[in-house]
Amino acid sequence: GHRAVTLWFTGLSGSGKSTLSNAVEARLFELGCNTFVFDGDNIRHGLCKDLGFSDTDRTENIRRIGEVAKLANQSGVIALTAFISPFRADRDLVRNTMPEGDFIEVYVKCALEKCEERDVKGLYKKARAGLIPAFTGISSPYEEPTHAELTVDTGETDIHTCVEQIVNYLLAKQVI
Ligand code: GGZ
Repeated sequence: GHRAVTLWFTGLSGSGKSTLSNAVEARLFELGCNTFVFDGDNIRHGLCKDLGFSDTDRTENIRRIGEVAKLANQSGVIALTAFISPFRADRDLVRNTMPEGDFIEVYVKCALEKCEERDVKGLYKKARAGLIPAFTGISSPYEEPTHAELTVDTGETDIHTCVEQIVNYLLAKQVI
């Protein structure tokens, strides 16, 4: 059995949140856990399609994601969320809606220069050119976690090691 918690991945665009959350999910699946990954594809195109990237819209985006993650937990599912979630106060609000220990903040740390160098979708280039207003890290802030349960550095550490770090934390805390 496992405890249905929320693994809340936060970090810059291109830091590896989606890749990592999917890799952790695959590992948890092998261990017999029920899981669901929330990401831009299934949230920003549906539940949150009325929202953009202003501060207030991001705050509302994160609030809604927190609510659905909590519902997933209540149905016995481990929720993995992969959103920039740039504001500490928004992340803490979600943390405070959940039972103690259920919100596990995972800081997906990666230097801005590395994210920008990767620029998988060409968004940083566009943001630098002024074509995307309020782009996180360029023209909109990213507030680093000050009390994350876990920090993984995808710029310095390979993905398998990051996955192991997270799985080992869950084992140590007897979540799985
Ligand atoms: C940041 C943006 C923006 C702006 C579009 N700022 O690399 P991606 O493409 O796939 O990840 C980014 C994603 C961020 O959405 P989130 O829901 O995670 O953001 S938040 O938690 O702040 O609400 C990026 C794309 O959307 N994108 N415009 N201005 N990222």
